[in-house]
Amino acid sequence: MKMTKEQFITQFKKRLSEKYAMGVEDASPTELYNTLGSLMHSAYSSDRHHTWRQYLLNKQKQAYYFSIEFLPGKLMASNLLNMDWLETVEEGLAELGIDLADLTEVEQDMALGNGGLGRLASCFMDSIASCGLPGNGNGIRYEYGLFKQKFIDGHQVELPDDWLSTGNVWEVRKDSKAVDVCFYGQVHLEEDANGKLKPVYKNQQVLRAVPYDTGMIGYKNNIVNNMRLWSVEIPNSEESKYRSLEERRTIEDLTAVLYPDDSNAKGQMTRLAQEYFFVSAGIQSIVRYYHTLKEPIHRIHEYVAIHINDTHPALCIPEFMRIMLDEEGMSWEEAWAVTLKVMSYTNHTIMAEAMEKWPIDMLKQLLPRIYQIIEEIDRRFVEETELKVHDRSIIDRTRIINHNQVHMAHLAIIGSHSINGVAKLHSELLKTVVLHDFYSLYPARFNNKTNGIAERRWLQLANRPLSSVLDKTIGTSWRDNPEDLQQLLNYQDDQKVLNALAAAKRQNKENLAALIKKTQDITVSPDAIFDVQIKRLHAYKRQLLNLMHIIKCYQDIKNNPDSEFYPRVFIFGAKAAPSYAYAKTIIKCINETANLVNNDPDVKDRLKIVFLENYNVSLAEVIIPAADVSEQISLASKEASGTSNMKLMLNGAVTIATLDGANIEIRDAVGEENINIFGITEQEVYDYYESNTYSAVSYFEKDPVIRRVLEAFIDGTIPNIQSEGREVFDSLIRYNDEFFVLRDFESYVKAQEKITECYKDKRKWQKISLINIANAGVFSADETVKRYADDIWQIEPVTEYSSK
Ligand code: 26Y
Repeated sequence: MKMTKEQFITQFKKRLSEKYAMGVEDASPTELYNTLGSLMHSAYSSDRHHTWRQYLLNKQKQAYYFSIEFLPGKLMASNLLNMDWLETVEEGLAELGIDLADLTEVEQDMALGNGGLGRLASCFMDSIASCGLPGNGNGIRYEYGLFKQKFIDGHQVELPDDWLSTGNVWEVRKDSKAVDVCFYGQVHLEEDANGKLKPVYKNQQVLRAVPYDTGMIGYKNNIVNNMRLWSVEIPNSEESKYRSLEERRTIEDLTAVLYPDDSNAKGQMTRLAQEYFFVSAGIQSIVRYYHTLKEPIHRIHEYVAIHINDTHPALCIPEFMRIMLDEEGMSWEEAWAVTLKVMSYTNHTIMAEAMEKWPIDMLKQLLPRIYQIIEEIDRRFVEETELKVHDRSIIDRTRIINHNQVHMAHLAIIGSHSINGVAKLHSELLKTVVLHDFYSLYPARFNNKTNGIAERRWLQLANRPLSSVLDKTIGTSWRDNPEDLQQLLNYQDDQKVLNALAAAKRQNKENLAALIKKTQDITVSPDAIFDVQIKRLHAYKRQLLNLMHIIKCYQDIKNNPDSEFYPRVFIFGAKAAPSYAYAKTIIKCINETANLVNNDPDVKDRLKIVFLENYNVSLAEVIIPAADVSEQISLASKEASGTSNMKLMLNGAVTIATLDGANIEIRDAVGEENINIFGITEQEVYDYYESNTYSAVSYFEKDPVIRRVLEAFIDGTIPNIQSEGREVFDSLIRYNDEFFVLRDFESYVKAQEKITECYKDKRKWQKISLINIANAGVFSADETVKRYADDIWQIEPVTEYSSK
């Protein structure tokens, strides 16, 4: 796909003239963006076709990553990088007087996900292709992505994200690959001529699933995999049934919006229908492809691996069974044997309220045949387990159907050969606590796959200043192999290198400061410590702990205006689920505190609070390179892994963290001295649960600092939070502080004080920052997906690959 700058310029002008009948001088950034996108698309399409042919000819086993969320962000720059076009295009455009950055700005973020889970899926897509692995994504093409967040009077307001309104240059609609997905109706089983039971359906609703394919381009390897997203339509044959606009609208609603709720699984028919829709469409298209290989159906597990990303696609299991039984004519035993071998499942949470359960009635009504199959899986599970265990109560706790509900995690576990957590601690907790019963039944299925990040996006693209220092210091091999960042350790006492790294950080901070000025009209100084907490707003992530520390700093300054205080800018980025009232309360409190502190002349700009609106992938790409301090302060045991912790470390931020999720592995990588650990351990949390001895009010009573900070929430110190301040106060004092914020406050403050002291010693700080960058290579998603490929999916990179 390589080309020269001159070739690019010629082709670009030609394409612009073909598409818009105009020259460069007259074209708008949008027209230029579309022209470049279309040129890129044509260029990688032949590689995409070739990749597909190669997989087909080699009959390579392929993995399919089923995820209800994908969060790619913008694709232009990363596609250019992976195509090895970035420099050529940048230089070519510059010659035409165009800044590539102005074009990439035009693209709307593809935000078909809420947070960590969706972003992980997209990092994996990049890595799977970059490692030359045959793996594809399968999901939903939501017409509206995650809501856009605005603050009005400090409150979060949600606006629709109409991301397709400006077109999407990367996707291709594949009408020929559409399939039907059926809902509702009645079903009964009848014997066919061979004495086999076959389902007979009445009154089903038939919908059309149309795939839109997006190329997932590997890093400089000519591999282009596929992310297939499904969109709903009314099939021609059914047109007459939906006469009114309203009837049509209810159908179209199926793939209209991404559910913005990652805090609790609410029973919602549309959500359940979404889950079945993309699962059924995806599995049908996999089986259809499999038949083109002309291999016997009972060997399908040798060619296909299906991954269930959290429980949302757990219906993969009964749907795959349905097709094997009803359409492929397998016996139950044969079908179950292949299903188990094909399926694998990742758990991303131990928060009980995010564990999906569906009322039986709802499932029965929407998916009658699927419900029958789930019932039979459950029945056989109970029968089989009774023979294995003495204690019958374990069956009650593990069966799929219980208390009128279908437990999706139980279904996913019982029907998969592999179950993994996403960080060492998380996977241990799954075995010992959360899924302990299942672990005792199927110990061999459990394993850990610590999350990873696509270093290409989060360093090469997002942080050009740092990348160029790295190139000059250790050469460019880290770009292909992030573990080579280790070589930076040889320079930890080299003041020239430390200065260069500091200069890069400075440049990124100036860049972020300019953005803050432009978007929020707040002036921040790049000399201050940039302290960053970016993630979904959740009580367990404890943005409140951060806020309490800020209030303490503010009160210290107020009480002693002339004392020394090292300047800090506290930066937040976070969306709250629209129905998550407490999370929204915290947003309001942070915004009002920001208003107070930022405008108080006594503060003299030593303290600034910036809550950036509409946190998303693109904003993360600007914030992360500019961060000095990375806040990873969830209550120990609650954050499955975290991935912003890895991105911030890679960009030289120093972490302040609890021993939770992947923070523990970050500590192991950098050493105790190069991270700031505070707070109680997961063991202490469980001890509190067991002994029931936690008393939040006692911290309020005995710690005058805590008392003073909490009073600020209710005594008018922070204006305009009468009800919100009270709510926060009550959550801590009246309802005994579910996430041990008060318990960890003192040790958090100490850790923050240590950070300030350390930052003042420039050289020491720079060295710690360097050590963090150097050790971030272990979190490369390339390595993570290779472990999935070897241990779980048993897929291999393309062996013979010739470029066309
Ligand atoms: C069932 C429904 C309410 C629901 C919807 C979305 C439940 C959960 C979610 C999303 C969960 C999620 O994003 N989990 C995060 O996954 C990351 C990738 O593994 C982890 O790094 C992070 O710790 C975890 O919170």
